[in-house]
Amino acid sequence: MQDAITAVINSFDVQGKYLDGAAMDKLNTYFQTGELRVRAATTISANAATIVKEAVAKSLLYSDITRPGGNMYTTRRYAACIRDLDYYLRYSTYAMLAGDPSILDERVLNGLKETYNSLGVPSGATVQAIQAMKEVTASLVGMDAGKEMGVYFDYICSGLS
Ligand SMILES: CCC1=C(C)/C(=C/C2=NC(=C\c3[nH]c(/C=C4\NC(=O)[C@H](C)[C@H]4CC)c(C)c3CCC(=O)O)/C(CCC(=O)O)=C2C)NC1=O
Repeated sequence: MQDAITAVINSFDVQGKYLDGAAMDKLNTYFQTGELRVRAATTISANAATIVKEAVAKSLLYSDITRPGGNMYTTRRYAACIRDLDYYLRYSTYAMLAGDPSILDERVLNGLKETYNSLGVPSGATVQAIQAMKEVTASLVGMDAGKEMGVYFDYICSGLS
């Protein structure tokens, strides 16, 4: 996994160069948003179960997906879906703290689409639920941190599409 700092430094190290002005600006922005990121992660971890629950209520509940024949039908599959959403929330929070999406490629998206396809888990509905989670999270952590979290929720959604 990379973070905003190692990503910049690695790209200059391969060229054997010192960081340039644009790279310094990038790092500066990251350092300046450090407190915002930590505060958002604290709020998210204290409210994770509520965020997931509200996102499900907004997007999936009482749809065909939760009825017989739907992929969330039966408590086992319902629980698997809630667990998946909690994975997406937790790993997006890690990525937001790191300021880099590489952890999502390595730990979440690697082989996920194939797994979903083979189990008949609908990616479209999953994307809807992640988008709902993005809205619920933003309303909880505020616009700036919400936007930053949105980057990583969207990253997972494009990986699933
Ligand atoms: C940390 C990285 C990680 C991820 C991301 C992950 C996902 C993941 N979700 C799975 C299943 C599943 N995922 C869902 C999810 C849903 N069904 C729906 O209709 C909804 C739209 C959606 C929730 C939003 C369901 C229902 C299953 C069980 C499917 C089945 O066994 O029939 C499975 C198959 C194995 C299992 O059931 O545990 C994996 C590997 N596992 C991991 O280790």
